[in-house]
Amino acid sequence: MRSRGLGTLPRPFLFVARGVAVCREKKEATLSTGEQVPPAGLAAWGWDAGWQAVWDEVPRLGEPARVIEEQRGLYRIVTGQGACEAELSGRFRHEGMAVEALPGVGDYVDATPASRHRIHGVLPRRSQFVRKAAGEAARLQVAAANIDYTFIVQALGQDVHDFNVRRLERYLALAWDGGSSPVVVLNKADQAQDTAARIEEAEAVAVGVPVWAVSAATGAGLGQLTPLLQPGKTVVLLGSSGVGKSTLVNALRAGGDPHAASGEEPLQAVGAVRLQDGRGRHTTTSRHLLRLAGGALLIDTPGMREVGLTGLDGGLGSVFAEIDDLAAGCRFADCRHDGEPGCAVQDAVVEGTLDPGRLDAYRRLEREQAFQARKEDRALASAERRLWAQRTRDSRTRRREKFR
Ligand SMILES: Nc1nc2c(ncn2[C@@H]2O[C@H](COP(=O)(O)OP(=O)(O)OP(=O)(O)O)[C@@H](O)[C@H]2O)c(=O)[nH]1
Ligand SMILES: [Mg+2]
Ligand SMILES: [Zn+2]
Repeated sequence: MRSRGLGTLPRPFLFVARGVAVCREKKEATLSTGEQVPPAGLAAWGWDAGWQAVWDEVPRLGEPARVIEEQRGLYRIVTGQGACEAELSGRFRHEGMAVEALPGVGDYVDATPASRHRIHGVLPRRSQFVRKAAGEAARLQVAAANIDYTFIVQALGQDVHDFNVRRLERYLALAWDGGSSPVVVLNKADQAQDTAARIEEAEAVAVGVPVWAVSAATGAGLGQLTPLLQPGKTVVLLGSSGVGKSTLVNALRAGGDPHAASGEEPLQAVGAVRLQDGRGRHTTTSRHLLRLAGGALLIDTPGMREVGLTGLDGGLGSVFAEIDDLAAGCRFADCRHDGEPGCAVQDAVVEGTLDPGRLDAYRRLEREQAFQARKEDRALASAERRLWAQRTRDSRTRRREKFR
């Protein structure tokens, strides 16, 4: 298996560092120098001593801020002074950056004030949830950045019965791969009859991961989630449309009581489910980070239709740990568990100790991931070629201007 963990992801600041060098020649005065104490306000949004230490090390132009909403290239950020709109500085576009290097909700960024704040750089992420966007070739999408927990929400309801262990495996792989801790939340338990059986099925594929059945509608079971909702911790809610992510967010904001009135901000819009086909209507249309009264941070996201694997693969081994363990007993080190002699994995299927559906899913995801990895490599290579061509053009223009 290829290993391309978080550590080898494009590091936005490497690009930004070049940008700053350019800027330094032009407008020295705008660069922040020396230690900058962030306004206490940002601490309420997860900023801590670790982030401060990173901030002190990187080249930067403005003040630290956190991205709390993103929609089609327009951002909402919070600085120490409060929330404001922001957009990317031109540098982001000129450098032809990969999508996953652009700011996502949850990112800490370097921003300067303007009529609309300008975002100049993204601090290297501690964790992220990145998936392959539905449809398009190698396009990746950052669902959330700097998250501690990923709540994978599936619904056990009669209106939306979205429980699916194969899909769960995909979410789990991406969560582990991006460095957050997954939690499985089975919502709409108030409508379910077979909750105990579903919990067991989920636990069988989510080994070592908490699986909690809840009802955002009645508040039942929400107490299980509250120990994770610590001040400064960030949680992202992911899942299909209509499973009740926004309803959960609202219930948690109301302290677990879905009927309690909530405080300052408007509640997340909640959609009606179309009864004929049991599907939600994508009520939530942008990713949105909000703060609970207790200080925990929640990211509500639009429903995902597809959970495409990325080329990163730290996650698959964690999700299919039992297959990896068995594979150690195969005769061939590069055994594909597909008819080779002395295959301990196939033996386990024959003996009935390994679910053949599990092995099938593992093989399928491994193929998908390898395919995606090759596409991403090609995309990266062509992005680099474009960047190089742009640089060459820029330097030619500069030379021409110089000799004019
Ligand atoms: N019975 C029941 N209904 C629920 C529960 N949670 C949410 N719902 C209903 O399910 C529907 C969809 O809920 P939303 O919170 O909008 O779902 P969502 O996951 O945010 O959907 P998108 O924003 O489209 O991704 C609404 O009609 C909710 O009232 C629950 O625990 N039990
Ligand atoms: Mg929603
Ligand atoms: Zn084998």
